[in-house]
Amino acid sequence: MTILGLAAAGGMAMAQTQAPMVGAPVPWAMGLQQSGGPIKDAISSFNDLVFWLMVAVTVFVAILLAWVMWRYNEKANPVPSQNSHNTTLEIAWTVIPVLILLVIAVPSFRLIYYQDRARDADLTINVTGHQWYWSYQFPDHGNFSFDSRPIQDEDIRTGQLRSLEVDEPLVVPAGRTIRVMTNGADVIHSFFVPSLGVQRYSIPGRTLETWMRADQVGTFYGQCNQICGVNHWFMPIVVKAVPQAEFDAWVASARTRFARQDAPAPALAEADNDTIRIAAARQ
Ligand SMILES: [Cu+2]
Repeated sequence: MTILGLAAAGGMAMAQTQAPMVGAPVPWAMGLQQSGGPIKDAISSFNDLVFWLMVAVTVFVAILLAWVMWRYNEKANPVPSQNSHNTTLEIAWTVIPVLILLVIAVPSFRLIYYQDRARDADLTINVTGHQWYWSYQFPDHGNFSFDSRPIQDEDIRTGQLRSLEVDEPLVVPAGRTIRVMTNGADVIHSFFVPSLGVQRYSIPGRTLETWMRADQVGTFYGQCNQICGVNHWFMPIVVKAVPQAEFDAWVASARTRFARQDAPAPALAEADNDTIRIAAARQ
């Protein structure tokens, strides 16, 4: 299915059913995770293209091999040919693979640039990887930030997913384009949510950009995707996409609950005055 077709199907599904989507791995799955947004749609159709090209090449080579084994074995062909080269064939087996690689390269680069940065983002979220949890900061909403820590398997409740749940999910508005800026606090991590098609390294001292959009309300699970130490396996990510009104209410309550860095101005101002006074006294 094309990207447009997938988008249309996604829109129809959204209109018909308002059941929240769950973006998570399922037992015995063979393909990619179900798509929850436009980037994943694009990744899925690129994956389909490469997959079918690969099938065609594999089938062609297998048939060729079988034919050579049948037609040119010692019994069927007792006097072997003395040919050492064939210019037409050599040009063909050089040019055709180059064309196949071009057919892969063009949409591949298009996809990389599509994922690369947000265009007309509705909001920005800073994501920081720590050993071993994530923290999120909302610079457009008063700059509050909070930690999102994994829930131990023994504390998992019925209906929750083992090794994938966190105490504070990243709440985002559904249908909005979100600019994601990643950063690392200690070592390199990777922010990876397969069903939204998001993956970016989080590197200490360096900020990288990408974006995501959940086309429908739902919960999208991910994990750290860069080996980052002994608890790397247990750094789940939960992105909860909610309607805009619910997001606004969450922001209002989050600004109070996570007020730690929300209003540091007065304390800093006092400290600054003290520093100035001390500096003045020293002179
Ligand atoms: Cu990790």
